[in-house]
Amino acid sequence: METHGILKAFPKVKRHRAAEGKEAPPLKKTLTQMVTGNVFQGVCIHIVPTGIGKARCDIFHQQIIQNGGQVESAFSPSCTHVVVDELVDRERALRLLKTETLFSAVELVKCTWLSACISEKQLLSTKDYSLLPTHSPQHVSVEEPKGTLLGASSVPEQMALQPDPKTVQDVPTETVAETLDEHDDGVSQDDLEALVNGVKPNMGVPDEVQNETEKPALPGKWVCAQSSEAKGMNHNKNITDKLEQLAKVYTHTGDKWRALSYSKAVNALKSYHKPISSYTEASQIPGIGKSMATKIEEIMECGHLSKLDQFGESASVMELFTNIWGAGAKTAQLWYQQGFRTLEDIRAKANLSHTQRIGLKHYDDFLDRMPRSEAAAIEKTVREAAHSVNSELLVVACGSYRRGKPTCGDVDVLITHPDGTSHKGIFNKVLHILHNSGFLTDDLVSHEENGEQKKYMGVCRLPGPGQRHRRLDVIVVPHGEFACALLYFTGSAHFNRSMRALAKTKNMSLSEHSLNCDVVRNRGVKVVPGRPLSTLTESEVFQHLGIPYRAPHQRDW
Ligand code: DCP
Ligand code: MG
Ligand code: MN
Repeated sequence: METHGILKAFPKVKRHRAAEGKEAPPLKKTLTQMVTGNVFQGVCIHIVPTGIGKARCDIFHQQIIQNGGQVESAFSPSCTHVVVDELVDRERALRLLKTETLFSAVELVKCTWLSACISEKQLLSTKDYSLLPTHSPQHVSVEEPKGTLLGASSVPEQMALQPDPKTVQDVPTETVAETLDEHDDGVSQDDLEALVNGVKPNMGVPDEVQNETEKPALPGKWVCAQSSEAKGMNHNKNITDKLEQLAKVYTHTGDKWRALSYSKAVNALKSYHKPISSYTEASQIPGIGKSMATKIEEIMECGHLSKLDQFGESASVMELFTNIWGAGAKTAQLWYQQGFRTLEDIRAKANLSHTQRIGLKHYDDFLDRMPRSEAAAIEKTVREAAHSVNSELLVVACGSYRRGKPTCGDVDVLITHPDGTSHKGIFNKVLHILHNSGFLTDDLVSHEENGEQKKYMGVCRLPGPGQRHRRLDVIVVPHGEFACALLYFTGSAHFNRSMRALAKTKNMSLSEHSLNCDVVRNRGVKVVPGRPLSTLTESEVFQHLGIPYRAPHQRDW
């Protein structure tokens, strides 16, 4: 993986800087004389001087250090608090910080909080001093005109910073439906992450569709109703590459909504029929706002996106850490705040969960996609183990393999039994065989129950020299759920989201278990689960939804 190569070079930079630090004595020596209290122990504060004035800043600085805290002269992910003048509002603070985003654990507070902590000699709650809405996860908007902030404006209300109904209307219908789907069809934050890699259909979304928020879209507008083969050529790769990098940075820093907004712009550009040649042309594409068009113009003109520089080392470190299986943005940020910068740091000093330990052990292998042929050999190994337990078992590799991709990130094996009952009890037996033969080397999640479905997530390795460790998911499902499970595990995630969103517009609900009709929702929340429709095959699911059947390779959105 290309970015991985860049990251590998990173530890060298760190060592270099550390060496420099040794030669030059700390600048603020006079301020760091004596620690007499512990009010700010474990706290790392960046003070935005604007409005506070140098003299007061120095006093604050001194007090923080004397009370066991740390002061960061520049805003970075190691900060736990950012302190601003009382008259500075949130938007201005972010402009002053030259950032669009605060890391999720950073508190943005008025300097009166600092004064109060100092005078009361205790670390007070920031509640009454905070500049962040209490329900906001981490997203703060600043630069982008609202119209381009698709992600932020279309997130479920309780998650969004400032839900703005006006901007929801700017989002193509399906996007709204798909994102709001999070409420009741089990779409999690992980799914949102998956959506980041999603692709919109290769068509300009007409204005009248854009403004629809109530009426269901025509079947023709749904990703799940299109063949992914219709995806055209990307005429703007130079631009989408840069914007994708930024989307990735936002994903790794935990700013899902902004990541989503960039990904949507990327998707809009990917489906554009020709190379973009001007700012005006860019801003006329649905899904591209003024601020995004400015960024596109910058890439067109200098081949570079300066916003990317702003994240500096923190973004690459966050990416390095979140690429550890089992470590999300929160964990990565915590590690960053603890001063860790390399995988070596993590290995030696971080507090790791069982899965993270395995993720770290197989770091390089897990980032490497395997060729199809290897996925086929892994599927075969699982099938043979299953057949030694019961020769009638159906064993199918789903996921990217079934969609016909040339490489696979992992292997997703679905097992069922046509008689509807004999699948019971086979889960442990099959895994036992695979463990005993040495094929399974580590378990990540050794047994997850999902209704009547059982899931295993682990690590395997084919026998023979030079084989790498690969991620393997095994799912055992009752035959009554086979079609919906097969459809779900075949994906893609974006295709699935689209199908669930379409189902919703028809008062139906689609999951990996069933397709239900007569579902009742109140403000998007399911209140009546409805009744399952008969779905013996994947094709019947498409029929019930009124869209043409798509073969697995056509679902690769
Ligand atoms: N899935 C989903 N939503 C998610 C994650 C997964 O609907 N958030 C479904 C669709 C996926 C399938 O599960 O295709 C398997 O998940 P994988 O993460 O293994 O994804 P793929 O197999 O599609 O791609 P990869 O080659 O990266 O494994
Ligand atoms: Mg997969
Ligand atoms: Mn998988």
